[in-house]
Amino acid sequence: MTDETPETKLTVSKRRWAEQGKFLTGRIARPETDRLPPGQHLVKNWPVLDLGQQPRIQTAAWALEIVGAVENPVKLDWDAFHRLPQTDKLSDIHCVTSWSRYDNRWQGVSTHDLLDLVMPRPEAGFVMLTSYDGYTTNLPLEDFASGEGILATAWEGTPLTRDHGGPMRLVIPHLYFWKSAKWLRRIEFLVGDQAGFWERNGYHMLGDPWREQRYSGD
Ligand SMILES: Nc1nc2c(c(=O)[nH]1)N[C@H]1C(S)=C(S)[C@@H](COP(=O)(O)O)O[C@H]1N2
Ligand SMILES: [Mo]
Repeated sequence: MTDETPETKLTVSKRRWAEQGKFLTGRIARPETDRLPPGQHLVKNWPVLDLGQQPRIQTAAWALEIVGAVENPVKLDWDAFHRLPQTDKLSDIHCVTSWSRYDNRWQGVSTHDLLDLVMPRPEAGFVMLTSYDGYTTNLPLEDFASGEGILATAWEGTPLTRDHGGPMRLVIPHLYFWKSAKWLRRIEFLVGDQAGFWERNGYHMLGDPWREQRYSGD
C-alpha cells in the first residue's frame, strides 16, 4: 500500500521508523511445549484483520503475476494456477496482535512448487507481495521458500472466503500473520529488501514470533 493509503488512527499510532534488520535463517524444530510463541494467547475462532477494504475478485478475473529476479516470469490465471501441483499443509497462525490459532488445514500450491516454476535468479534475496486491496508486505526469499509456505485457495476443505483473503492468499506460518498476504496479486523477487505497508509503519522487517519481532526495534 503506497502513498494513496489513507492514514487511520491505527496506522498513525503504530508508526515507527522501520529498520533494516538482520535476518534469521530457516526454521528450527520446536518441542510441542514450545508451540505457543511468547506473548501469544490461543483462540478457537478465526479473527478477521485487514485494512478494511475487502476486494471482491471473481476467479474469472483473477490472476497472479510473478515478476522481478526470476528466470521465468509468469502471469497465471485461475486455471493455470490449478494446473500446478496441489498440496495440503497443516499449520498454526500467530498474529502480531497476540492471538494464535492452531491446526489450520490449507490447500493450494506450495511455495516450493511456485519457485520451481519461476526459478529465482541467484541474486534474488527477498520478495515483495502486493494484494488486490493495495496491501504490500516483504519477506526474505528463504522464508517464502519455507516448507510450510502455501498459496492457499481453500481452508478446511472449503474455498477460502473473501474476508480471509479468497480467492487466494499466502500462508507463511512461521512468521507473524501480517506477512501472509490476503488477496495476493503479485510477487516480485528483489535483490535487496524493501519495506511493505506495515514494515514502513514500524513493524519488523522479518517478524519471527519466536523472537517476538513485532516492531522494528524488537
Ligand atoms: N491483502 C491484505 N493482506 C493482509 C492484510 C491486509 O490488510 N490486506 N492484513 C494482514 C494481517 S495484519 C493479518 S493479522 C492477517 C489476517 O488474516 P485473517 O483476516 O484471515 O485472520 O492478514 C494479513 N494479510
Ligand atoms: Mo495482523
